[in-house]
Amino acid sequence: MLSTRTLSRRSVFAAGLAGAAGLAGLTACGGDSETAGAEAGSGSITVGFSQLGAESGWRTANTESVKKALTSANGFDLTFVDAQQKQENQIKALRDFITQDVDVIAFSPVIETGWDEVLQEIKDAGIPVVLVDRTVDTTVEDPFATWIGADFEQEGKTAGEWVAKNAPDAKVFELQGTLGSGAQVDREKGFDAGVGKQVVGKASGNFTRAEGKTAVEAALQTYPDATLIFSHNDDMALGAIEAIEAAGKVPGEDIRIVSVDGVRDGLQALVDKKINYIVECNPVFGDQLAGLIKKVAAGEDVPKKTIVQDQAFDQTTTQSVVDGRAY
Ligand code: GZL
Repeated sequence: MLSTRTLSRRSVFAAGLAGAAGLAGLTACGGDSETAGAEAGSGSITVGFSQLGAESGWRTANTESVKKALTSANGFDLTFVDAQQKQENQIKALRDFITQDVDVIAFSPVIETGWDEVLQEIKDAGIPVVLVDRTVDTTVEDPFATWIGADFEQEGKTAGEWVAKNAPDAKVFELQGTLGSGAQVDREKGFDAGVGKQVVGKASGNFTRAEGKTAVEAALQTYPDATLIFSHNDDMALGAIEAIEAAGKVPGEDIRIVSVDGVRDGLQALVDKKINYIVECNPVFGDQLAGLIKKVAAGEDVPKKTIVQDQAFDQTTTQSVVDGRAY
């Protein structure tokens, strides 16, 4: 049941659309936009979702999980926009969602800052925000109804604990995610709090395989004594493996690798002994997100944060575990 405010906004929205080019498609510029769902005004919850991009296996799995949950059959009318890792595309999409007067706005912010103006505009429009995955650092008071995601600082801490126990003498190169993203900031914070004294250098691979490879090619020249790479995600770790092998060294042995995510390709490299340890960051939380959005749309109380549970994988992980992974 939609809250009174939502229904009144939706009826105005539906009337506006009836005179426009029909109800089927709502396109938001500044990225790839997809709309799926029942006709507006049919009691479904209209959701504008700005996904930050498709930079990694994690993001692909997260997008699949979100789209699988926010279906018309499940009571949603979803407009999904991929921002191709550009903040300006996300801000454009968020403003389009305001114009469309959706019931709920959900987004995964590519970096933590730069959202004050648009978050205030959304608040002034009376549209609730559900923050997904990444976090924001904003001056706007009470900017979102709820956030669902992983404990990035704990992930970095868990990675550091493995290094402290298994590689206390390692010289560590830290391969960082998108600079200024919540995942990068907090994984670095957690890791460095434990073993920061072992870190000899840092550079960003922007969470992509190609940029991770480029960053490690340079790092092997700049920090020739590095013996371990802490990679903020599996895609960059896979790029690091390519760079290490191209340099005639053995990944997992000459240069050990600790990574985060636990996507299938990363776990396969773990089973192949090219990665030594992976801290999971579970992207499959679409159903939990759908439940939170329904409660927010109905004006029900929701927890301010929902932490998605993670595990960790060492080299005792078997091929059957990899084969059985959903992503
Ligand atoms: C973590 C997520 C990160 C993943 C990367 O929740 O934001 O972004 O660890 C992805 O693979 O690019």
